[in-house]
Amino acid sequence: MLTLHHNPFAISAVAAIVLEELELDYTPVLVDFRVTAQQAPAYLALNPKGRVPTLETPSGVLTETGAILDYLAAVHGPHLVPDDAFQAARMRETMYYLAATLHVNYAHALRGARWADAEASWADMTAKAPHTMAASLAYLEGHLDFAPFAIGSSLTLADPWLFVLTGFATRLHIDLAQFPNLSAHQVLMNDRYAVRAARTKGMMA
Ligand SMILES: N[C@@H](CCC(=O)N[C@@H](CS)C(=O)NCC(=O)O)C(=O)O
Repeated sequence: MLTLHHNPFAISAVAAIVLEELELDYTPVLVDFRVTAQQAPAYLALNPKGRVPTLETPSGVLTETGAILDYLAAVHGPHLVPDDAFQAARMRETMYYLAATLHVNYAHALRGARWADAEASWADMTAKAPHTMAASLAYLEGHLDFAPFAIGSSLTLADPWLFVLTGFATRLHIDLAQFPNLSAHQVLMNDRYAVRAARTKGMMA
């Protein structure tokens, strides 16, 4: 049995899309940020980081989108990781960049209090975030395959992640029209059954 603790506006949508791609049964549990449910003692006992996603698996609890995706692929969907070692490493190169750079750029727009105490610093970070995020998107636009997926001709674990974070960029009023490859990737992913299912189930705003 799999239980995904999630919020529809959060990066947990990536894990939900992968669960849908693999047609797995899972129980969604909403972590309501409006009431700071991510800091409730029962949730912190599960995930001391106070973030989503958290996946409960038969083997134990996992946090971090990349670890959750790797686990789901290893147990249920090896086809979501390229067979070729170099291409698999390129997929993970992309995933690490999404987690450690693009998502962190985005978080500076909304969560400046993580990094600074003065409100003026938060405003500065909020103002800068669209620029750092657009620069990261420009890198991805020029370096991924888009053939038509991020890494080659088949969907890999990198695609739902790229899709969700590119969607976050529009919340910062970044015009995706300047990134034709990323725009086409958005269309491609939006059309997938798994993405529609995740939206229908309230896993993705
Ligand atoms: N590196 C983590 C990031 C998780 C993360 O930052 N999640 C955000 C939502 S996008 C969160 O739970 N924020 C709640 C908070 O900061 O209180 C991952 O990729 O899973």
